[in-house]
Amino acid sequence: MDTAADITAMRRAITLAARGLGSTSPNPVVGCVILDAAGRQAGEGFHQRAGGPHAEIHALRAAGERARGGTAYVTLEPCNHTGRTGPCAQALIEAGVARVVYAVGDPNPQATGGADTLRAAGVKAEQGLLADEAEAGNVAWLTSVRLGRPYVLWKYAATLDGRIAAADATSRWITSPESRADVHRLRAEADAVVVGSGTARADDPQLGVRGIEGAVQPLRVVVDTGATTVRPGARVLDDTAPTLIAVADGADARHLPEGAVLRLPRAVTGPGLDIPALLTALYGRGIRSVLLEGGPTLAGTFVAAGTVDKVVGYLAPVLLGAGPAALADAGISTIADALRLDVTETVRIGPDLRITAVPGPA
Ligand code: AOF
Ligand code: ZN
Repeated sequence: MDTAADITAMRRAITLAARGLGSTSPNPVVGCVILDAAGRQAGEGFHQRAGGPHAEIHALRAAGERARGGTAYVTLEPCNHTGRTGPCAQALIEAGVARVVYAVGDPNPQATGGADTLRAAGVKAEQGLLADEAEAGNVAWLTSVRLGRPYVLWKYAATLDGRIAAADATSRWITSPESRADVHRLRAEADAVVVGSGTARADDPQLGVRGIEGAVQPLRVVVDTGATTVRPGARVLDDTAPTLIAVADGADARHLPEGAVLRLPRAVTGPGLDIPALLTALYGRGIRSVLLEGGPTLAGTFVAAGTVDKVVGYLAPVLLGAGPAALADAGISTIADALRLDVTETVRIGPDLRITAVPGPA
């Protein structure tokens, strides 16, 4: 039976885990709270960066001897493997913890099995407390490990009538400074920011995180299928963060820095690159979450490939009546095939509205 103290401790662990968002990749965000045998807080910690100690180790160090006979609350099943660090299940056993409550099982085949190891050593191990909240807090990592590709968040900014530019292509600035600052928070939480060649050509974007202290700069990815858009001197090639230019096999990319070129097959049907192949290649480079920032053509190919996990739309109270839509052809030609979403959040951001939605159950 979970008590009020159990719930409070797990909720604290989930809050702690969120502090790692944006800096733990390719590892998960994890938080841990340890209560002593009398139920008093003895230690807490969270995973800060890949290669560093896991959340449980930080919490065990803080608790010291007070962990003996106590309970550890962890947002993810303690690991069972020796990877960059030692197995947390073993560390919890050696510290004499009597009970381990974890929210979500570990889908990583290399690390799973911690609960069985704990039980074999006589430690009570219970799964599922606040599982939905813990899952939501770690959704990018959990989804990506389950699917073997990065979690994809598509973000767009548009007028209330869904346009991202006027008929003459002018677009600065449709949404407010507050919304634009909010986008930097999304970038800071993503491992990679992806744009298409149209956006690269129109905006010459730098794609870095600005205005957020301590933020890890995401990998910048431009999908430039024919290698005809990104030229030496483009802002996306500056030295503030790594960059990949994804081009088709066989494209002439000699003008680009060799290390920045990612060669991929073309899409099996339609124009552009094979999006699943792009995502698999990024996953192989440790990317667990992608912020897809446009433009409409690239977003359409991601939607067509079924690889958009979350949509965040910033809608400005502005009407244009003409101009390109936020999303171009996604291979949907009849209403029965529409991609239907569930709205999970609506928030006012300055004068704008931010709507978050996820694909509904198929
Ligand atoms: C973390 N932090 O707090 C927990 C993790 O590469 P390693 O050795 O650090 O192992 C990473 C795996 O360990 C990770 O993919 C996950 O399955 C498990 N648990 N990882 O980075 C933590 N508890
Ligand atoms: Zn661990």
